[in-house]
Amino acid sequence: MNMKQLAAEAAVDYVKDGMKVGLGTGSTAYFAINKLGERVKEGLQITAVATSVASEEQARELGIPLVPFAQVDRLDLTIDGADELDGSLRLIKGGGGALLREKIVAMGSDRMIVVADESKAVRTLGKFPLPVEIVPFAWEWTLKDILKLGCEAELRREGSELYKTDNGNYIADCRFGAIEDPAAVAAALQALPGVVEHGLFIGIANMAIVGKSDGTIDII
Ligand code: ABF
Repeated sequence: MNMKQLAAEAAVDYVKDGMKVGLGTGSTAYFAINKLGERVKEGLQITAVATSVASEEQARELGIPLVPFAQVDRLDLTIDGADELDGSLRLIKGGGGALLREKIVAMGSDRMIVVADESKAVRTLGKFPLPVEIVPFAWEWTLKDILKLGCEAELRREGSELYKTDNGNYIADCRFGAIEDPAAVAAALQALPGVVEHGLFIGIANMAIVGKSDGTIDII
């Protein structure tokens, strides 16, 4: 079984009857949603919210009951992927462009389980460019402010167009190099008015399940 699938399916074992579940985004979360769909067909009773249009469509096709946010206060569990994770469960997310919705849903959950293959587990975050969601208004100023924090950054593109998130914003992919103090970078980004949200998830994940090439999983 592929490493992403291994991790994703192990995480689905934590989903129990009656839970309200947050559905992540990306190719690893995809496997978790698929497995949840199988379990729902076998009789598992859950309700879910999704972190992206793509995951919502996948869930709907599989018959996973989706509920509007107005009908849930908190979720029991969110299962989502990551672009990088370190040994303290700090994450970089947003390579798939859904970081804002992913953070809202993860922070509205009692537990977040990260699912990833072993290539995502790193000692120090930062090899993966940090995605930062910014508003289109005066994006040039926001990008300049971000560059002053000591990174190289560019707006994500999709073909010849600027990439737009599900929320209509842009993503700046920021190369800080090794991020020795993720909390300081997070605070500096959050202080900029044009920044909607950044892809550093600190103190949010409770567990990570990492699928390995030898067919086993590591739990962090
Ligand atoms: C989402 O999808 C992310 O926040 C991350 O950007 C990405 C991980 O993708 P994949 O599982 O496809 O590697 O979870």
